[in-house]
Amino acid sequence: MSHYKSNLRDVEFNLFELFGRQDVLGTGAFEELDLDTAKSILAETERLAREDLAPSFEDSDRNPPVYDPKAMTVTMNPAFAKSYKAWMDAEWWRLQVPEELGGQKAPSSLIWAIGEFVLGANPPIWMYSAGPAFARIVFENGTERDKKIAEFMTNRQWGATMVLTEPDAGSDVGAGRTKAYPNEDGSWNIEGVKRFITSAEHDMSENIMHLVLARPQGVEGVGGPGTKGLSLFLVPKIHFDHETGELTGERNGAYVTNVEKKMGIKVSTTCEVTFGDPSTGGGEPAKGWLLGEVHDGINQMFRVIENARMMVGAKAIATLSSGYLNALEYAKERVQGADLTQAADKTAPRVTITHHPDVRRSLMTQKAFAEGLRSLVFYTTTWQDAIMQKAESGEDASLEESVNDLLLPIVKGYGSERSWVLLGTESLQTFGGSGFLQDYPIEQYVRDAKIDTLYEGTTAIQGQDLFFRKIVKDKGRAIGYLAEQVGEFVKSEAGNGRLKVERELLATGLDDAQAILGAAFTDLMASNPADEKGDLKNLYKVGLNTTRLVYVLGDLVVSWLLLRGAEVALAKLDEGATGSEKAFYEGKIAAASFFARTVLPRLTAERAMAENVDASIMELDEAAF
Ligand code: ST9
Ligand code: FAD
Repeated sequence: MSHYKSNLRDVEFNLFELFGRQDVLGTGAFEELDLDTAKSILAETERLAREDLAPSFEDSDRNPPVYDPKAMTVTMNPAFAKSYKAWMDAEWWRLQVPEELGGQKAPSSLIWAIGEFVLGANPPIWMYSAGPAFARIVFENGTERDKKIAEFMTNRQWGATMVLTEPDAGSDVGAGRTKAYPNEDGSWNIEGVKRFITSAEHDMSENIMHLVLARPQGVEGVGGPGTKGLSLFLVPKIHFDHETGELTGERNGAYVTNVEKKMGIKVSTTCEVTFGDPSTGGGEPAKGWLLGEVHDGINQMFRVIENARMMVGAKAIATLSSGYLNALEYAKERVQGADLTQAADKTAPRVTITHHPDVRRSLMTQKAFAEGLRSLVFYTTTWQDAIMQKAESGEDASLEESVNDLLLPIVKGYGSERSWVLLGTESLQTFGGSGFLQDYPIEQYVRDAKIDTLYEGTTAIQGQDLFFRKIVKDKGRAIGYLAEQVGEFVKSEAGNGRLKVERELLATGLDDAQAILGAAFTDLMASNPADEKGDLKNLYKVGLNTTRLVYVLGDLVVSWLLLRGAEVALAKLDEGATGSEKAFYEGKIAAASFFARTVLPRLTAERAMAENVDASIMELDEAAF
């Protein structure tokens, strides 16, 4: 039986009842893809995920890829390779690929719905299969030469990697020391050691294209310090004929010199890659080509990073959803203890644990977060759909871009943190001691989902991105828009009075969130050294609040989206929904109400802490820690 428990019903609720994606399908950029086709794609990918992708999930954890240090190659787990092949053969990955490369335009909302199924069933499949999606970046940013490379990457289904991190350059990508030296034929030789590179070696595709950030040397005006001095190079594992794409068989000097042993997500290879170092590599230079023949590496790489941050948030959230549904199934069967109201009677009948208030609290917490976070992902995709539609019609999409940018660190940072914590404290806990065993999937979920708070920028980095770039640099445009939307909902008659208490709680939450933002802005202003009274050290106060802001805005937006869902559900009940549909809608309302009542009040305490933030820990001697 598959470990993966999907929630197609709630995915469809989000797409078609809450966010009206039927209005986008079959129109503009998505003219070729109508509602019926989208629904059949959803049904088929959900089936594929459960039946073909999920079955290798456990086995590939217990029998991870084997690295041969002599040959510097990796042998993959055969069951996983079979699942990977099933996914590639189904060709749904083409929906992320431009038409010129044999793809089809599809709304982002549909792509991330499919993404939820694959990422819930077996996340590394999505990562290993990203070669054609990487090709899109190469195609969109490339010269004619690069566009051809993008074609080979897609048609021949090459793997691909994003290569930023080095031993001394993790969060601080700009500290990277890998260098690029120009050759007379227009290519470059890359030299340096990168680490923690996902999918850099495996045996499931004939070639792997590395997208490498390196600092050009000896060229005037480029290669300066920091991220802006980095350029992006296409560095293949094996050389190929640039006219036909046929492999020449000649190995490029990009060698995987180690594969890490990890806490989780073991089937995803995490590699040290040595570029062109004869002492550890194979001796050949690592030859690469400058993407687009422009030195704009960090900007180009961020096109990949934005997609990957969305992926990481969606992965964590999909895992929480499956974790919750596994916990729910267990709780419905596990008999333990008597009903609390009969606890004094030692002969009282034993009940399933779903009868215990604390288990219900835990299950409803899991449900509310899993479904609320799903809505956060789909809400974000509605902005991505709008960006694509406006690009098609040539309209200005700057507001849509800003709101999407604002939401990304929340999807990634808040989504991964809440999901990982809840998987451990609630989903696993529901199983009691059994949750600790490998007989159930949750212990693997906890191990596999921890990475989501770390890679693609840790939560601290998401917090800084959120405040300094997505709010301050954006001059508050997107956050102002979002606050206005939440404010309108608060004032509305949503639920015809039946969501009155929840809307009041949301109003207080909005006030609290705005006050926290206000405190951060005040501290920021007070740190301006150009101002007479300014003290740069006030910036520390801002830094002590940025991660808090990720959580607070996450809680606020998720609560708002859950309540919007509850409004839809109330209307469906009014229309006379029956049977399982009635239960579904009642569940939506209960989850939204529970979230508003149990999560939003905490924002008032967060506000108190933010407004009184004490930067004295920055003065404390390290020895005192
Ligand atoms: C990693 C991989 O961890 C993990 C999983 C891999 C799985 C791979 C496979 C699946 C992925 C699928 C992808 C398919 C792709 C296809 C997609 C198809 C559509 N937004 O603030 P500044 C830029 S990988 C946009 O001064 P610092 C911008 O150009 C490792 N752009 O930064 C900016 O210039 P300007 C991940 C942004 O102080 C420039 O950077 N590692 C954004 O120099 C400089 O900005 C990390 O994530 C943004 N949000 O550097 C590192 N931010 O301002 C985390 C910056 O003029 N560290 N730019 O526009 C950071 O993010 C740091 O904040 C830093 C700081 C490095 C940016
Ligand atoms: P550090 O940057 O050293 O951070 C250590 C701690 O300090 C963290 O808690 C961090 O939040 C905090 N910190 C650091 N700087 C600041 C700051 N300025 N302000 C506040 N707090 C800060 N990289 C790639 O390039 N490609 C990949 O495919 C890839 N895949 C990965 C797969 C795995 C399994 C792992 C573990 C990592 C992968 N990475 C990859 C690297 C990953 O993106 C980095 O690990 C991550 O960005 C953090 O860098 P670091 O590990 O060096 O931690």
